[in-house]
Amino acid sequence: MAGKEQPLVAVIMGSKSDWETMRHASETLAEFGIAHECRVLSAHRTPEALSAFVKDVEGRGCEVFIGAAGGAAHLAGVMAARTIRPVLGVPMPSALQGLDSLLSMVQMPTGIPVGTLGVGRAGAVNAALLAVAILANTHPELRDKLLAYRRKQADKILGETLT
Ligand code: RP5
Repeated sequence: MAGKEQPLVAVIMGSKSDWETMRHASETLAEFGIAHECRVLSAHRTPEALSAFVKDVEGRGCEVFIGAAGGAAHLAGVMAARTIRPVLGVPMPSALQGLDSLLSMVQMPTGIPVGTLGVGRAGAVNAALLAVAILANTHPELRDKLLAYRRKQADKILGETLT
């Protein structure tokens, strides 16, 4: 969402090929009315532009970062090296079913953390929901929206019938 509002969340992915998965993070953030920006920037293909964007968007008020990459997925770690805002990582499906992405993202050496979610769509949605939960600490209206989201989810399951 390229909004006029200052973004509270930045979603960065290593390739346009990640968008089919990461659009679910964007859609979830939009469901909560959270201003966010989605960009394709790579730790190895566009390292300078990646660093510049992280600094720029943080300066414009971004409070949470989501980084998505596949393969040797160092993107979120590089982002985390450039900001002290929380960075959530989403491993992308890959030639090795995302296991390479997951391990390279989750196994950050001590000192620069990346909060790594699951591989693929579930990770993308959950990264957005975790971003909402982090923001809800200082944006009380998001707490109410998150509680309503959980209630709706529970009601849907409780209303399901098997035929
Ligand atoms: C990573 O390499 C990207 O995040 C993507 O998941 C993977 C493959 O990228 P493409 O070759 O499809 O551009 O950097």
